[in-house]
Amino acid sequence: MLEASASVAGPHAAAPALEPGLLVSEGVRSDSSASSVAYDQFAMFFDREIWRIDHIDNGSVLNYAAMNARVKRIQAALAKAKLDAILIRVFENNSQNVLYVSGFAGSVAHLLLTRKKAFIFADARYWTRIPKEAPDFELVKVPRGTKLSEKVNEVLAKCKLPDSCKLGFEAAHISVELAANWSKDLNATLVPTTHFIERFRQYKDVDEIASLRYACRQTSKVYKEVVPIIKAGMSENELCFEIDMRIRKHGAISNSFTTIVASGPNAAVPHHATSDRRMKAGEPVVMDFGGLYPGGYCSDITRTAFVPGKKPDPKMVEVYNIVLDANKKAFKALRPGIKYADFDKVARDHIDACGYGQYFTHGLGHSLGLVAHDPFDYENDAFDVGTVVTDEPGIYIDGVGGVRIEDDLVVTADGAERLTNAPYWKF
Ligand SMILES: [Mn+2]
Repeated sequence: MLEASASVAGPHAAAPALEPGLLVSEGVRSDSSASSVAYDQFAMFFDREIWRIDHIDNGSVLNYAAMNARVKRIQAALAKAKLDAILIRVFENNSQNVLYVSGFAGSVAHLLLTRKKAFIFADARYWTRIPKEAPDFELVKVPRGTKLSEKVNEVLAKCKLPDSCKLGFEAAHISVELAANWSKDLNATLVPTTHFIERFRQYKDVDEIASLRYACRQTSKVYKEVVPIIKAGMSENELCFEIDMRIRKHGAISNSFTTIVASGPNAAVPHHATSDRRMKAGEPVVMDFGGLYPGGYCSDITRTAFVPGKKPDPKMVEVYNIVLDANKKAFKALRPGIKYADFDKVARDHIDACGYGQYFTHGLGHSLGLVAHDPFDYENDAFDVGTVVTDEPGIYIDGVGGVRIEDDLVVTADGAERLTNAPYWKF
């Protein structure tokens, strides 16, 4: 049977505590590209590890001590929500919660957390990987021809959980059909949960921030490399290929979303579909791209460049400077305790005051992490230390052109650090 949603404690109660000093000591509020000590150490470690990761295809740069601490916090949250366990299904694109909790980066499995124990159910495709990628979880083999529900029932019985036990599931990720089957087949009372794991992901720990900083620095190199090759006559698709190739070259497993290259009047379309249009001298070119890196973390950066060979339209220069100031003002305002709406307002007020308010047609940014649009309860939760958010104001003038400038920021104890370090345009 189905019960009403489990209520869960506010995210601040569960927010992972960050070790002071590690993130916030250097690079804060700096416009320079100087990297922090923590970043350099991580980069050295990471560059060495990429070789190994490429060959065994797992997420072993993850910090298992930190992940086990996550499991403990989630188990404590289960007790608070009066749940005996939670069953999480990994299926293709919905793998981030399991990666976050266990380190397993495969695309099909089920994870069962009771208040004390942690299990992963998988078919034979993953029996070799799971002990390596999720070493602290007990692997429950589900051989071909065996039903998952039989195996889950066996484990529930082994854990001495009665048929009346409350088993949470992720309402956002399970179909109505599957929930009905589970409530029929499982010896438990199924309880839908909302963002049970996601709310932990809102506040990143030191290891996650190191991963994100690395992702952002690598992706920033892509922009620095493509600027000198932009020229009149090149198509958006050709430039897009140059960007995508370099995202891989600098260590990403894949793009974190489809790259946008928008030139001339196309730059007025915030999410333009990259085309065969050839760029003309003096035009703005908006480039919005990101990578997904080993370990699972993403970057998301936008820069607007100008095609060489002709002076840009003075109107576009004015727009560029307004957007850049809006980006910088929002960065300066970001701090623990600020809500998304107030962060957004800082950039919006600036663009409004400059007379372009009607042309800033989207939100200022979004949470970033294991996916390019990471879950965050923007309305109810304030940003706090470890929140990673994009800062991407834009001005789009239909038929003329547009400018967007996007950086990835992390909230620190006394403000924010900019993770992306690609240069801005100098006229
Ligand atoms: Mn973005």
